[in-house]
Amino acid sequence: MTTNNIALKTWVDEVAALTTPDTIQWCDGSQAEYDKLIELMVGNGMMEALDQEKWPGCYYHRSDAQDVARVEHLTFICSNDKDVAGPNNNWEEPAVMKEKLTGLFKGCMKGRTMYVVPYCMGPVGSPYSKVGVEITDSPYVTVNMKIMTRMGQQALDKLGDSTDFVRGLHSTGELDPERRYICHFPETREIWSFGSGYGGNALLGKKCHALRIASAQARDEGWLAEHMLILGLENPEGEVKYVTAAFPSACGKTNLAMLIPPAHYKGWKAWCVGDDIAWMRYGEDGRLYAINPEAGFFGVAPGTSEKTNKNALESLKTNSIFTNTAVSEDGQPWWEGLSEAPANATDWRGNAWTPESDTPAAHPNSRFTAPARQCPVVSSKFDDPEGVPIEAMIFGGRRAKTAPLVFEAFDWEHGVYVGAMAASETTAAATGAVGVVRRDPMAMKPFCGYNFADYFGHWLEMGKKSEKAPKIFHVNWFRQNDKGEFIWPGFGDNMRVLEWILKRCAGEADAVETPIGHVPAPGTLDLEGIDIDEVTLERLLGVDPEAWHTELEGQKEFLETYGERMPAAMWKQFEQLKERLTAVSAS
Ligand code: OXD
Ligand code: MN
Repeated sequence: MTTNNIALKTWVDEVAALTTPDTIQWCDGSQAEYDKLIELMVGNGMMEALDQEKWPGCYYHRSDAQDVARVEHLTFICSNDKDVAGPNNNWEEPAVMKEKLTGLFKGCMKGRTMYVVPYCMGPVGSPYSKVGVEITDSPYVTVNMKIMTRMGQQALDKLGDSTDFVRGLHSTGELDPERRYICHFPETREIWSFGSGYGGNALLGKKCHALRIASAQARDEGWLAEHMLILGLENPEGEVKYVTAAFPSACGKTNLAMLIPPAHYKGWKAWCVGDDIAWMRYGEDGRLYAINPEAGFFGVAPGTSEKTNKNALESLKTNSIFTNTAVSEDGQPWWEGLSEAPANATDWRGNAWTPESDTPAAHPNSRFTAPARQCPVVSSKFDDPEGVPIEAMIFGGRRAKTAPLVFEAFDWEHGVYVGAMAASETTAAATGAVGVVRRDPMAMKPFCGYNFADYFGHWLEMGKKSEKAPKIFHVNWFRQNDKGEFIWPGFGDNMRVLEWILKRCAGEADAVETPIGHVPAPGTLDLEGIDIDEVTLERLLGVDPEAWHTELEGQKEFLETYGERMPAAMWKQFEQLKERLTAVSAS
């Protein structure tokens, strides 16, 4: 591992002086280095080898029972000005937070090895990729970073002697939830994360860098960093068109990103460019291009099966890390929904488990970390430095009644409004009240590194930059009937909706205008081979004015939270929606 980067070396020295590790290991990202770290962890009990014949190169990690998810209440955006962080973020003055964290980091790596992990977000050869360096005392984080990013020497080579890199400092500390902070300093492009080893809190390239810091950088530089999958759809003529889609966490993004078209769609193929994050900017031809900054999938395991996501299963069969799933007695990872339950297993807490146990074997947020290149449908453009041109951007959430299966925004400005109003309703499956609306603008609520009002303003500006901006759509796979049953089959059949979207982009499908946008005209949505009767279709595509008046109230409340800072165009969209809804109610 070699670098002459003075800024980097100086920073590493400073961090070492603060955290006082026993050893410093600069990571080159090689397989040999990875293997050695795995060996170290298998030796000290941090990792367990799975059955190497059935699961070659796969390992298992059980995390602290109190450290299994992102911690939004402990995640801070420490910009100089509180209003820049906005009501959508926790905020603290940078100097105050740094002082507090300096106290925590002081001497925290004593007796430990400090790993210096250079990484590149995006294809190494792309001018749109960004370099970061994570300093961590966790070998688990280091091996996960190798899967999730282009890590090591290649990142250092790209960086050269530039000072332009995101500085990420991480320590698991004592994994004490009372001493846990995930802090971002957008102005200085720094991340300080203490007290957690969980993916989203600790693999700093992902949510912390590629979304929170990058969103602020994108605002400054005129591009977009979004919580979106990137999917290519190839028609029987071999033409590939790309879409991006944003859904709140655990709404099936990874499934849609690797969708298998239903049998009826002969000759169609779907290609996965990314399952979680998209960085987008305009190309010289005026079209919006997307790259996936990541190199791996950090997917939710429960519910992943041959039926729901065969391609994900294929991706994770080798060289993958499983965190907080269960392990069967013969050394295989297992989770609810995968297959028939093993007769005997060890659950995510490390306790003996049988199908008679009344607790889940795998933690509901248990994960697999798998190299994206192992996905059978990984796009040939996965490493393309220019990225892929985007035809359509799709927003969504889980709505039982309000949102139809699909609608198209009238124009970019309206589309930004639609994305900003994206929300999910709690269902009976979740604990707590049913039907409570949780707003998750553009699925970025936990990830936007600055004030949502300014973020919407930035989106509005992005639409003015090109005549060829993508069209914007909203989908809802989760519409229910009066009995609370889902009425859309979802999964591969979502292809039918995607095809309609592509046809709209090509000017090849008719639509019906409703107060909220354009829905498919009768006969334009291909329903051949599935059992959707007229009544169900009406319910799927219907716009219920009463439900929408209630929705309007929620939208108003949300817009008001942002006071004067909310762009006037957003209020204009609100008023226009209200007028359109009132007009149909009166007629
Ligand atoms: C994720 C998330 O882990 O959105 O991707 O929570
Ligand atoms: Mn995500």
